Amino acid sequence: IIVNFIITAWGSSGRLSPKDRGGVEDGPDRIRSAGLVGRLQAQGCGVKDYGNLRFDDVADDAPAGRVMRPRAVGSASRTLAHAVFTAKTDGHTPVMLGGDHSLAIGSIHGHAAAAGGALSVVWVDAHADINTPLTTPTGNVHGQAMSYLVRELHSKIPALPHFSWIKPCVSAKDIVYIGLRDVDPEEHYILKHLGIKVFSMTEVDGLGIARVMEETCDYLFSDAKKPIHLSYDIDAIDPLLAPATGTPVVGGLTYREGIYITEQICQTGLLSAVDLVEVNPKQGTTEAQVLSTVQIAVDVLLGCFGRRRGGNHPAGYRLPEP
Ligand code: EXY
Ligand code: MN
Ligand code: MN
Ligand code: MN
Repeated sequence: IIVNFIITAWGSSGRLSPKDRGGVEDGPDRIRSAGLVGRLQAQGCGVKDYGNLRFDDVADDAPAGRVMRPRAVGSASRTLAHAVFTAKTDGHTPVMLGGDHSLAIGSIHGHAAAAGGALSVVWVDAHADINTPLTTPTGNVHGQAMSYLVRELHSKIPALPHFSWIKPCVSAKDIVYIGLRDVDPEEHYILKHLGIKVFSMTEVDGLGIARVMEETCDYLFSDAKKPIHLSYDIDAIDPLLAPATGTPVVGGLTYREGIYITEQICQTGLLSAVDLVEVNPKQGTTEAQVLSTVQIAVDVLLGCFGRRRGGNHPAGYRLPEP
């Protein structure tokens, strides 16, 4: 099931640098054009493409404090939360193609509502995206998504227009970050203060990705086994490989590390929803850069749904008789 979500949380704002303007809304169609649906089907997955969600334009969406376009993001997130809730209650594993990482607000909210009990969140990203509306240095909601969802931060979140439906639904102990390398001081304080499990690029370098994933699974399963929400920002991958993204940061995951994460999450049997966000074709300077980024995004999703680099075969396969 593909619930495809597109939002430019800050694309049309004249306050941002030209580099920040738009393009991320084209990510999902490029990922489709690279054959995502057919390749998932070829590896045995039943797939339904829900198409792109459409959102009403919001006129007069003035910033609320520092937060940019709160009404558009708040109401679009609500639409997405309903779509994810429906997909989950119908028994599917939704894939949300972004678009901006602000989509995690709606996707995780809808997933948590359908799951009833607690969720685990594995957040693969160069960034922690856990600024509150009061700590955000930019006002961009893609850098704040997690703050609206974490129970322990609830008292630090001011009221915002069109955000009042959002109830925190994830506990700090149920979150694992992988790939961080650009964390604001205020975000670092939050991560430390709440004791959130983080495997930054320092831990990836020190432990190796195999140990990181072993520890991730041990950590998440030390409690009851909960459904996993994987929120995968393509900027976790090194920008030499995946440059077509809005906030690239040097020193990221290799292709092999990025795919290994998905193989291990798939192996748990608990993967329950996936976001793949921040592919921005307009940020590639050549077509080759865009294609490289899009192909990695596709491979990330194939890995989530069973592709193994050592090969696969259908369960009922038999060799032809001579
Ligand atoms: N920490 C910065 C902010 O809050 O604006 C940058 C966030 C970039 C977020 C990208 C999507 O992962
Ligand atoms: Mn973004
Ligand atoms: Mn992100
Ligand atoms: Mn990021």
